[in-house]
Amino acid sequence: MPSPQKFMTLERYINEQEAKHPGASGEFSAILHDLSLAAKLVWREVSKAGLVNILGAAGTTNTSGDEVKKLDEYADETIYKAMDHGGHLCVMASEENEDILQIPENYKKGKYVLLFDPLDGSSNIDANITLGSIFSIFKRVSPGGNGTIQDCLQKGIHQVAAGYVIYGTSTMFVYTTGNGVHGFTLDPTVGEFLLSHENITIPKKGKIYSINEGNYAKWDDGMKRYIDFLKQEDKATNRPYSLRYIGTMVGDFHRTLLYGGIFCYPGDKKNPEGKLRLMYEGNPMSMLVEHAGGSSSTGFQRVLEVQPKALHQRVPLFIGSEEDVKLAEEFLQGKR
Ligand code: AHM
Ligand code: MG
Repeated sequence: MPSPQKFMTLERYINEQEAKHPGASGEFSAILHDLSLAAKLVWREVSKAGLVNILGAAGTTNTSGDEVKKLDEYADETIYKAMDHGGHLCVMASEENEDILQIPENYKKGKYVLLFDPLDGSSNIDANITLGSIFSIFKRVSPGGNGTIQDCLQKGIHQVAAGYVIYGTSTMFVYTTGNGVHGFTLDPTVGEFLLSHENITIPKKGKIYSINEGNYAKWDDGMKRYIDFLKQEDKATNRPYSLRYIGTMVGDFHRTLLYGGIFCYPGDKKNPEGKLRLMYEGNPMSMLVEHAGGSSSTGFQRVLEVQPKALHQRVPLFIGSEEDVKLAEEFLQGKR
């Protein structure tokens, strides 16, 4: 008989991790369980995105007479609704909403705070290209009752968990609670996330860079010289770095985490802070990369130490293999 395969579901993994911490209340595990349900609900709709012509386009009514929502609005509402009644959160914030999102009056308020990007890469929806959802969890700092903006505006170093869901050729749930980075692949036939990538570690140096190089003319000198440098032959491989750019950060980040290299979204003359959001993209991905052995920088500072001042503030991002991020910093800081 072939040796039996050990199937580890996300649920069981979370419970086993919790059992290792005798003082744990279980609240935190419950949040992760709720997030995995939200991920499956969003995946269900994302996987039907190509059927809009058959089922009805966004803004129209479908065959059951329901109004069809835009996928990013659907993801936003679904994640909020999956998370609002667990009793473990005191407030949420989403990239899609200007203000913080309160937990409805009638539900219990808990001690955690959830920030999320419900559907990352939304410009890729119509082209059947990888999408993602990103989440970041903090402990509240306010004493009780409804959460506040201060609960949300904490530095990334205070995150207690972070992760993403990638809706790609397979759908995966990747997260860290500060104890390794673990990836689970959805088996759609049974509707379970199964452990497929335990303790992900990023190579110390990679061979791929990922950036929207169309912005080249707007970059400052150090940034231009860094990218020019990557295009020269690398002594370690006898070839220049390869360029890969999906335009969905979750996809570009996931590849960088597994294969190594660097993902960059720099600031430029017009937008000195770049495009990506500190609270929904920069912080969670930075926690993940650091726990996988990589690093993340604004070019001048560790992203996790940036003091947030506004919910939707942007941050320049250089994230990936430790040696690649260090090299980028040297160019940006004029040391090369
Ligand atoms: P979105 O959250 O509206 O989808 O925007 C964020 C996306 C990232 O996923 C991606 O890295 C970046 O925007 C791509 O931007 P650009 O088209 O400027 O390269
Ligand atoms: Mg995004």
